[in-house]
Amino acid sequence: MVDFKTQEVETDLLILGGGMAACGAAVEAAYWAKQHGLKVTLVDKAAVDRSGAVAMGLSAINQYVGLRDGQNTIKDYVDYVRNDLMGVTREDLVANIARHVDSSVHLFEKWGLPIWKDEKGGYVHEGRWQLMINGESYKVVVAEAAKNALGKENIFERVFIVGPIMDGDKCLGAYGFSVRENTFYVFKAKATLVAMGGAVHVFKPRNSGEGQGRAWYPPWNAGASTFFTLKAGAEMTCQEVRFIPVRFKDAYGPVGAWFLLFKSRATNAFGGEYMVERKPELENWGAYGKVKPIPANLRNYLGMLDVMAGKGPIYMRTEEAIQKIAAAAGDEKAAKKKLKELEAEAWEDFLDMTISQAILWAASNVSPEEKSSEIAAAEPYFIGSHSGASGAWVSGPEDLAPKEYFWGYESMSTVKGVFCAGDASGASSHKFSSGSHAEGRIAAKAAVRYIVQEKPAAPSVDATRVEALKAETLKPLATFDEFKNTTTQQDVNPNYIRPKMFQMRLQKLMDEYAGGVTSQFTTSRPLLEKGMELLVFLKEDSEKLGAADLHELMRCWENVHRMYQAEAHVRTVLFREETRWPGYYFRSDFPKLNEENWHCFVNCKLDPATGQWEMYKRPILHMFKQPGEHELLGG
Ligand code: SFD
Ligand code: AMP
Repeated sequence: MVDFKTQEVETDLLILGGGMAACGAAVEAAYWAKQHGLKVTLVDKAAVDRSGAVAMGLSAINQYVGLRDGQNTIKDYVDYVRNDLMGVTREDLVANIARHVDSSVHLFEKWGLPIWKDEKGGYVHEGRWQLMINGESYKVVVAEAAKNALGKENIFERVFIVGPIMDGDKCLGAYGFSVRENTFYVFKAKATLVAMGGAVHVFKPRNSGEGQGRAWYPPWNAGASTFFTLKAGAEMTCQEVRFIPVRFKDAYGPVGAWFLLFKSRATNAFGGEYMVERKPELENWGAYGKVKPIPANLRNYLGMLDVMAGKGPIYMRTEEAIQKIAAAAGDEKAAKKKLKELEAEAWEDFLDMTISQAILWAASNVSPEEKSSEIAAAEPYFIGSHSGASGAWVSGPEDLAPKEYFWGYESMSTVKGVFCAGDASGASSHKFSSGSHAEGRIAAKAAVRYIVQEKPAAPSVDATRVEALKAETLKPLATFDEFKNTTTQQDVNPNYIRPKMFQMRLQKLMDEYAGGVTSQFTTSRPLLEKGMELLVFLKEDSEKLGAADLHELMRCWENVHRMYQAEAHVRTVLFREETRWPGYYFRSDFPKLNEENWHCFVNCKLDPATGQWEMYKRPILHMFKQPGEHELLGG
């Protein structure tokens, strides 16, 4: 076995991840840390310029409230999010992000991000909350500001974080390894901000073979945030709320611009429009079936009913939408000009954020102005942003949060000194790229305040502990090395399991028992219990993961992270005995919404010492009065 050197880094605030939330955190933390003489360190498994969900760019900023121009109120946004999540949301967290998000967007523009403008110089909206951007370099722009703020000596790129270093209920920092050289890292910090995104590939993806990495959510976000917070002993929320976006099929191009900007219809193979024909189904979902816009999961569900009835494929009627807008432009010449413009916008929508969808159009001779494209529901993902909700249970702000939701520092988890933002924090959906950046700023400011006010001692980790963590982290390399010659085919070996095989086993299990694509997103108690039984065996076998090189070592730990996300999900879906989010998942044994018993959060906690899980309900408390009464209630 090759030698690994150990590098220890001491800091005050440790930011884990280099995505939207982490970049927001870096900018804000640098400002406050300077005033207090504190050190801030950021660690990303990849290169900050192109890491995370925004790596390929984005074509829209999906959260902009427009407070400056009086376009909307904070309450409007909170109402929108609560409705979209079928009543389950932390209003205090959503409102806190909503009141800060516009300033993040204005910063992006100042840093050089082109936001579309209309003739009067106002932002071009895709929908009520969404702004159109030329966003291919969105992440590079946001990363540059973060890197300038922190200084490159405080940024560790290509270092994979494995987990937290705990001393009882105190978090001393994090450990991990370089994915480029043989170095094991120990980061010691007074406060840690978790922003390592959500998780994809926990469920079997629709795409296979070399196409497997083309999922909607980026394959490099693999559940590190959930693993970290669970292993720190933090309370988690909404672990049952997986997110399933409807996307252009196979390459996962976005649909928002088509539905909202181009006002396109989606129809089944026989021309029927599920949003119209299946409208009566909405009556079955209580008050949530009556709100506008119709919640994302219910929109999904109506389409899924068509697919289950054998009416697929479902098509986005791009040709119809484009021709209609062009025709409305005026005479033949004006219509032709408009058509060209729309054609360019349609291609740019993909080229800015999902280049592979543009490649697929080109490869399959699709001209959107002539031909419809298939859309489909994606496999499930775990995220605290977009229309997902899973993540850590964090404190709200003192002036907005009910007392049950406030424990001293905004965005701090139930573990002192561990803060979470973006996809890592739960029950504050619809924060998207801009809201994640804003939440990172909120969390970082609070984390600096925590260090200044609480004055935590500089953590120390003794040498024996460091050696034990190092041995545990590198074990898959040792296991592979010891047994690799006992079979002639290195993929199949009775003494180890390689990460690719392990991942397939996890995905098959989740797909078949926890309601993945092939089981039409449907599950039940017997299926979930069977899934849990198999997860126990999988966990046992995770001790035998084998890695041939550094890259596979990363793959091993990514899959351990995914496995914990899977377990949190299965346990929570099992606990909530109702169907609240059809279109995300359906419990065939409890097929209805049950407001009386389940209008609540389901939270869970893992005891890192015993491995025991605790599941419980938490009440949904409102920050605002009932609709019609507009002022904030506060603490
Ligand atoms: O159209 C480790 N999102 C969109 N938001 C928008 O505002 N507009 C859009 O147009 C968006 N669209 C979209 C979006 C997401 C995706 C995947 C696609 C399209 C294809 C949502 C936002 O992108 C999302 O809300 C934010 O990016 C969330 O921010 P954050 O910081 O929570 O996650 P991140 O940016 O992915 O960053 C995660 C970071 O963690 C690192 N990391 N580092 C160290 N060790 C480990 N073990 C780590 N594991 C992960 C990552 O490298 C990364 O730096 S649309 O579809 O809606
Ligand atoms: P998407 O491209 O699906 O990620 O959508 C981008 C934004 O538009 C998100 O804020 C979605 O919630 C919203 N959106 C997408 N489709 C619809 C729709 N049919 N009705 C209302 N909002 C939508």
